[in-house]
Amino acid sequence: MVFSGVRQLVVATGFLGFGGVFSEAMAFPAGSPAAINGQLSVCGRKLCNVHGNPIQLRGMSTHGLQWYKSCVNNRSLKALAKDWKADVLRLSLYVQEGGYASNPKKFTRIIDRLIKRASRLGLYVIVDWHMLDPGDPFENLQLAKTFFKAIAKRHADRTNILYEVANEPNGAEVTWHRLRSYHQQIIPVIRKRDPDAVILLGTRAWSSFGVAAGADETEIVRNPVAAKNIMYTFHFYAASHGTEYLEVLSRAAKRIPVFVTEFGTQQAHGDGPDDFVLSQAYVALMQKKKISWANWNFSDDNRSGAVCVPGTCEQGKYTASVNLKASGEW
Ligand code: IDC
Repeated sequence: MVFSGVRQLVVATGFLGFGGVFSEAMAFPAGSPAAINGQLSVCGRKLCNVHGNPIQLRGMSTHGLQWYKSCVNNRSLKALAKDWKADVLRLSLYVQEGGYASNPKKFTRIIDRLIKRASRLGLYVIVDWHMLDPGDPFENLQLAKTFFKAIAKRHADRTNILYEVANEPNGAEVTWHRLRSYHQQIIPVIRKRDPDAVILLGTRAWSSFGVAAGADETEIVRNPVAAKNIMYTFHFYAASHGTEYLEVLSRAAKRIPVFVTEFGTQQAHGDGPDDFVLSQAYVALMQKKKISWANWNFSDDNRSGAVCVPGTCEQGKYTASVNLKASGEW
């Protein structure tokens, strides 16, 4: 606490020197995750706080912001931070399907605004470049560079931002070799503006460490990305991905830094019946190994993976008795 207080003072002084404007980084409420843990880094295979202690972040991913931005309002975020006691919010910025590519300026503004909104509550924020179809991240490379330049420049002073540079790469032509070369191109774009932020790297075959394509984490272990403060992402859907994925996650966490930026209690298409028994086994493993996670998803979409009942986001109370589905209550 003392340490992060000192850091904030330094930030504030710097800003005052430039004309008396206080940095919003000052605004983390006392006792909030970002106030307590400050700038994160990767220490060994763990995520560590500003004091060098391994920590686990837990929270929610939004659904596509082009569809469900209204679910990320002041009331819902307050409930997420205070009642649900989340540490982290993942902002899911689709590139296609009516997302960023359709109007870069508009979506940059949206992300900007939501970063500020979540920061005021002291949440960590994952800025998720939600590429999905096409599955080759190089198809969106120029857009990704433009986007991350803008965001990293504007938010470099914040200590609560993590960047996720490729949601779910997929397709036979997207080898780990190819994906790794994308990461090595996009990381410096962010680092040049925000040198110390943790960057989360998508893995092959829908961020499954290649498991969904018959490979596993050894392809990453053999040929890791050459950069500091990076983690590899792993996604699973409990009702589709059984103990095979669980075992891979357990084994991989001993060898590489892992962040589960997306998981669902239901099937891989984000719908269908939930498997809470297996989900609980994953959560226990992640707790034991301090693997941070974000659950899919914080919206009122009709599918079972969305935690809220359709049509309740804007007026909702975000409590089980009022508007949560089974996955939300869980
Ligand atoms: C799904 C949404 C659905 C949308 C589809 C395509 O639920 O409304 O039509 O994407 O964009 C992922 C993806 C995430 C998926 C989610 C559930 O990262 O975008 O959302 N999922 O299918 N990977 C595995 C599951």
